Amino acid sequence: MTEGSSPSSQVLRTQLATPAFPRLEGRHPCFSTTAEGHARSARLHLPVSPGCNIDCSFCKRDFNRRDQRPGVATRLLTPDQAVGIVERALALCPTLSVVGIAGPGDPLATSHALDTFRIVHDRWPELILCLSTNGLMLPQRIDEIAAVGVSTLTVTVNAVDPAIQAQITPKIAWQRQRLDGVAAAERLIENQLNGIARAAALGMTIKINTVLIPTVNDDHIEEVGAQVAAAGARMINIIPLIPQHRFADLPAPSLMARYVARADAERHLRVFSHCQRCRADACGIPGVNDYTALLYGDDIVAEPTFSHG
Ligand code: CLF
Ligand code: SF4
Repeated sequence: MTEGSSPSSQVLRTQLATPAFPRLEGRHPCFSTTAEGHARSARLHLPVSPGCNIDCSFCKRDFNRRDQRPGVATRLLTPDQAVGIVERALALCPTLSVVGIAGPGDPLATSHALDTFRIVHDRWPELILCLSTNGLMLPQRIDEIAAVGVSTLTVTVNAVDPAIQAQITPKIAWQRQRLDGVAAAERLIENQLNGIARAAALGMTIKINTVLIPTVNDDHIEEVGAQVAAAGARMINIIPLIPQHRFADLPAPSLMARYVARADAERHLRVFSHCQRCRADACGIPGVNDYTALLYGDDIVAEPTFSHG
């Protein structure tokens, strides 16, 4: 039997041709699972969230015009400035259907993101609001998140074993105290899984971002998939590490390692495979067009460096 006609490749072809979320197919580039659906609508990221409450070993947050990766933006916007950017983006990009907030820090570490969503939702109720978070504050803020109109949620879950998670995020800020090591990891994982379950109960569509980190969590992806799926997540996005910050000496995952990780995760939930590792101020269809420079009047030169999604 040739590879192209094996049972597993037929299953894969059927999955790729079947929208995972019919209501979002063609309306949300990161929740569309067919190639046509992914390329039909654009998203705008509003870089309104300045700070973070955890300390990931692969994260190098920055403000510059050069790096094409999460955690980076050309500028930080106030909620009121962000409204002006939505106006401009809608004029520039007629297929814009999603407004997301994904950084440069964590959108739930400060109030800026939810304040911004509230204003945007009042003015443009037809836009899909999309939030990407590390999940530490998810249980505490989930009712507020639902109230401001967020319907699609991404939670970055890199491990569900505290010993592994402690290597990835060795410290967090929790209730005005610093937690370290396994204690920090246990708190983060518990809040992530609890927050996912509560978001699912409220009817949100939930995607997981997992950074694939060779020698750290590459043998652990199936367990992550199993636990986030049990909590209520519907899709996972495996993001290859860009080695930087405290993980600068690790290798980037090979193509085979990425394939294996995606196959491991796919035993439990759908895998998103169009991720472009966007900046926190991106605008356009990921991987198809980019209006960011036009939107801000900048001349952004992108470099393919990346930390998380
Ligand atoms: Fe942005 Fe993320 Fe919403 Fe998409 S991006 S907040 S879910 S609207 Fe998409 Fe960009 Fe990958 Fe993120 S391609 S980095 S998965
Ligand atoms: Fe915070 Fe995200 Fe950076 Fe981790 S990767 S430290 S959650 S901004």
